[in-house]
Amino acid sequence: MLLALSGVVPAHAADPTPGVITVAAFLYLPGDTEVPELPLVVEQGASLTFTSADTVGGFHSIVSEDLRADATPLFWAGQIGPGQVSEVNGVPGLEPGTYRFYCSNHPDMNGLLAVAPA
Ligand SMILES: [Cu+2]
Repeated sequence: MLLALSGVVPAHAADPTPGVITVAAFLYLPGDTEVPELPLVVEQGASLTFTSADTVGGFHSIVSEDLRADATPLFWAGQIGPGQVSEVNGVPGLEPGTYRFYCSNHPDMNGLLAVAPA
């Protein structure tokens, strides 16, 4: 039924552009705190996809430093290895602001996600 409708339902003009973050050589690109000239910015409500192009670092994840009241991360993704892709869960529900995150396998991998007002 959804397939039958897909041709006649236009995309909503206000849908925010999905973001993409890639990990390579132990760096989040964009968004790694070691590469501040490449910031990771998504519009409020946008989804974020995590991909891995890392051929040296094994598996990586994204875990927000901030937790919900139930002690689960505000957003998270992974573990993914080279060539794999995962949605970053929780990003579309974030309020505007900046959020730090890290890799649970490599705690020295740190990133910053900026959510811009829609
Ligand atoms: Cu990692």
